[in-house]
Amino acid sequence: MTDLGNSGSKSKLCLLKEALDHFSIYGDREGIVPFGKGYINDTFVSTWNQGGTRLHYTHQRINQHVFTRPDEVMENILRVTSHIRTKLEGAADRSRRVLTVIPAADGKPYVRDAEGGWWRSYCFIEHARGGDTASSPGEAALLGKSVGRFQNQLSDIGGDRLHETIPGFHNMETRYTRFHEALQRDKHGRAGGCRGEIDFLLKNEERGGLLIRSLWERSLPERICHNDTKMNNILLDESTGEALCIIDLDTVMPGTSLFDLGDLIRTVATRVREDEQDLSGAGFDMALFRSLAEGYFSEARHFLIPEEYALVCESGRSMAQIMALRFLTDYLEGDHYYRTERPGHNLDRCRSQIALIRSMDSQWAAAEKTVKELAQRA
Ligand code: ADP
Ligand code: GN1
Ligand code: MG
Repeated sequence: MTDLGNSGSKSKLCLLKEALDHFSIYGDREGIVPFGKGYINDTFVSTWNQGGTRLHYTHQRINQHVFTRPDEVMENILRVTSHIRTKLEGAADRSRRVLTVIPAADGKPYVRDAEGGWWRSYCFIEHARGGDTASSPGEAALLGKSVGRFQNQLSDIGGDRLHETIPGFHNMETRYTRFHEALQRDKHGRAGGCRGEIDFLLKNEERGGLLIRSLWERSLPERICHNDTKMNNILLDESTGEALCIIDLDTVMPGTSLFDLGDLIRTVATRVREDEQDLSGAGFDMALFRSLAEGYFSEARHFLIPEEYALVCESGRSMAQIMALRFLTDYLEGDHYYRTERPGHNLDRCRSQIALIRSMDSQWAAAEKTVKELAQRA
């Protein structure tokens, strides 16, 4: 188990230790370490000795600035995970293919701590790894397939509409409104150092709203999707490389299938990490894109309609754009939303997304041709 040392986690660790007394976990606790590279929640992994077998659990303090209704987040997650678990009836290794929420002693899917925080626990998915960039077209295909399967599994969930855990999460128009406000205030005097990025985003404002407008106008159907399918939210089997389990289910809610495909495109069909500072090797990778789309279509063809196929390339561009916009807004506002590890981290993230969009634009016709060809076969 690697200790990735999230800074400032000491008092959270104390709160977690207290919360752990209220979860139904058996055995002797041997240790707890901060874990993972998520930008939003505080994640820890604990090790337990259960009758001589060593096991791990994941614990997360839900970020309440981002998720103001953690009860609704957990209600969604329980519905989604139990639905997927039913779909996996009889599948080998089912407990590594879908998250398992550990209930608290009082039956609730969370424990409140002394400071009002919300803790949840999951079975740790053993012998799996996340990644920031795809290592091969084969891996890209498996990642695409896993997201297509996830959307397919949730297509008949039934019951009430899932809660919108972050209202307007992928609403480009409100994201731009906030960007304009941040720019006008320029509270930290940072706008002067990122004129090129600001101009790029202003120039692309109208086009960026295409996906969300199509959803509002209903030319794109509303579907249950994950809404945060960046590559490191998909765990791969350490030995076979199979995309095993889609995690980080906080934002599973209604949207368009293209939010997920677009997020995959921007994080998988790319040559560098999202926060790479040296952008000399950055760019859109056509071979990875082709395999990713092929893998995704192999599962999603059961429900995709022509209007969705038609916007595949636009989805990658649009999701890269909304991330560039959000990273730059956070930079201008003083880095309070995303976890950052160095000064200028959010600006670096914004720059890599813009480099990716420029590279996509330079290969646009070939990417569209690829989608047409794959769509005909799907
Ligand atoms: P965030 O919302 O902050 O991104 P995530 O839910 O993505 O939080 O979790 C952060 C990281 O913790 C993941 O990228 C993954 O490496 C690890 N992780 C989370 N849940 C599990 C789990 N059940 N099993 C194994 N690793 C996990
Ligand atoms: C955040 O939670 P995490 O780190 O997996 C963010 C996503 C962004 C992503 C960019 C709730 O994802 O929307 O795409 O960072 N999640 C939330 O890396 O804002
Ligand atoms: Mg995550």
